[in-house]
Amino acid sequence: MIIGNNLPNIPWQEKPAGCTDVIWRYSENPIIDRHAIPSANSVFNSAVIAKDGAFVGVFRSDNKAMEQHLFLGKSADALHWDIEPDPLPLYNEKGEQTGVACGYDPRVCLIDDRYYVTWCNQFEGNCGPTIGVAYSYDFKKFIQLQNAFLPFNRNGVLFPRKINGKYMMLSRPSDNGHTPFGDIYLSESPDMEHWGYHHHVMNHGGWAWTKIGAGPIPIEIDEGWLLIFHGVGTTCNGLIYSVGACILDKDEPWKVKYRCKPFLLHPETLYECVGDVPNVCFPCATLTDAATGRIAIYYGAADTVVALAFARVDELVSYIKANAE
Ligand code: BMA
Repeated sequence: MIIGNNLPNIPWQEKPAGCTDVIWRYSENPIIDRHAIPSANSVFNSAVIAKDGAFVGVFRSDNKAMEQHLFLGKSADALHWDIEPDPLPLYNEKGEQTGVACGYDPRVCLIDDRYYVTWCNQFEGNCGPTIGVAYSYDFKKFIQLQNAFLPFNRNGVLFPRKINGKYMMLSRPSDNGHTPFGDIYLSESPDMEHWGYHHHVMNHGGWAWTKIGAGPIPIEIDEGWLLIFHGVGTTCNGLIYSVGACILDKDEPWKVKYRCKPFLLHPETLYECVGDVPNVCFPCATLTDAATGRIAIYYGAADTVVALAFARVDELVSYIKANAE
């Protein structure tokens, strides 16, 4: 059972007859085209969240100079998105604009009354990637905080509430390039700026033999946290990004209770296998309806477009447990 809000208006499609997978694709994929922003070469690896009966999101777009920026968007149905043409402006705590959000792979998390965006940000002095953090009360004006970590780090994913009185963030220490290694770690913070008490969570391995990274914000369920993640294998023809899932302990979320051995979504369709970076399914967000157990999963496909897939929490959790390593 999902512990969270009822959101009866999230996108949903029943599993197609004959499908035996626990995660299935939306029949109208992709939902966001590569040219959804006038400047865009691609729109992918993006995050959405429910707000005031509708939906908002932070979208990654690489422009035609291959610069990476974040953009705000809104939607009534979470399928058709109206994305701002200009990158998300950032402010300091004095209210002065400091620039625009440069970087990639945003996640959005509501904790108490603040919407937090975490993303892969460039450390000052162009010293390499780390985790940027900004917050907003209204999803209009975003105040940027300190980067969470030293370089190099990616895939910073917050938990949607404090645990044991601390904010918790998953991340994946990495290198300055297309990192050929990587495990998921967890760090704690009393104030969202000072991060410490680091824990190791999960190794790469199995189908994700090169690296893994947290995906959407963990979903609270009865028996812990349902974490959907991406995992990567390196082949003779490059990297393959697939989607996996595990269940973390509720109070000590660095402890993995069950980790599903098979992947749950793997690049198969044309829009996942063909694009700027072929063979990528990269999940960054979910929308969930606690009453029905429906989960809508937003993922970037082939570093080019945004796609949608669905799961039911009970079926997904049973499958993870039945197929745990
Ligand atoms: C992310 C980013 C992307 C990359 C992608 C696969 O971590 O580094 O630029 O291509 O993985 O979607």
